[in-house]
Amino acid sequence: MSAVLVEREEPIAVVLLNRPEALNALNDEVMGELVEALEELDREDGIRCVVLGGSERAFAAGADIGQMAEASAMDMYEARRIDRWDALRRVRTPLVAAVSGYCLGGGCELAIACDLIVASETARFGQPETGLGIIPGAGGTQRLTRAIGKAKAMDVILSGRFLDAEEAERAGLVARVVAREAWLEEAKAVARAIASKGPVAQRLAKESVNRAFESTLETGLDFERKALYLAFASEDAGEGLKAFTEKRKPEFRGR
Ligand code: DAK
Repeated sequence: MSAVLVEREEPIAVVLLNRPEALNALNDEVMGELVEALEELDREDGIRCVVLGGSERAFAAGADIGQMAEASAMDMYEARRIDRWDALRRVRTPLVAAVSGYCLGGGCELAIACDLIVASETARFGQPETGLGIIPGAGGTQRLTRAIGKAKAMDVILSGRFLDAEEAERAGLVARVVAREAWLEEAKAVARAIASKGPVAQRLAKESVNRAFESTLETGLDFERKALYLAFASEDAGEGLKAFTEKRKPEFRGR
């Protein structure tokens, strides 16, 4: 059985972590299949947004603790596990995390690495790594802090406290909280809305927003301006602007 399930519902795709017996703990198999699936979808013209989810009980309860318990520091280093996380950063297609239930440790880092999080009211976010004697290692101390600020990030990381969906939304970690039974459908609706816009513009906008976290304001504004000129040069921009003046729906080709 695959550790990751992929369904294409063009123009979106749904990727579900499929290791329910271990609450979708991210072992090498899950991470390998996940990155492979996302890279493949990223190359497909017909896919314009991807939903990444788990099960109702757990998005993912973290990296696989059993696997980590057996690994030495050199094993971790040699296995180049971090390369897989870097590969996620290179995915250009917008990624919507659909989070229901536990979203912990590496699972929380995976959700944050997506572009936005749609959370069920059952979602629980946490970084309990220090309770295991380690620290978040896939961006948790950096991306979580940028997302929710130092005070809350310190609380979550040092005390191990979980944030429920409402608090995570108030803190700025979650974009929308939805009813427990609708977590996946609502995330798909968000993905379809994203997929209906100009694909070139969406990718440039995603890259541009991410720059806000990685550069000074001046560098970010400069990047945004150049990305806008690039968007202007796309066929999609010609189509989108013309369609508005002709009072019809645009037909974007992602060119
Ligand atoms: N790993 C492996 N198995 C896990 C797991 C995990 N993270 N979380 C749960 N499971 C397994 C349990 O062992 C149990 O398996 P069986 O005993 O049935 O065989 C099954 O899933 C159901 O879990 P529970 O019986 O514990 O269920 P409960 O409802 O009682 O509790 C829980 C749910 C989520 C509160 C509990 O399972 C729990 O505390 N889980 C561990 C949460 C945690 O500490 N997560 C952080 C892991 S450290 C790196 C990148 C990232 C990371 C590391 C390196 N590099 C790039 C190098 C990230 C590190 C982490 O995420």
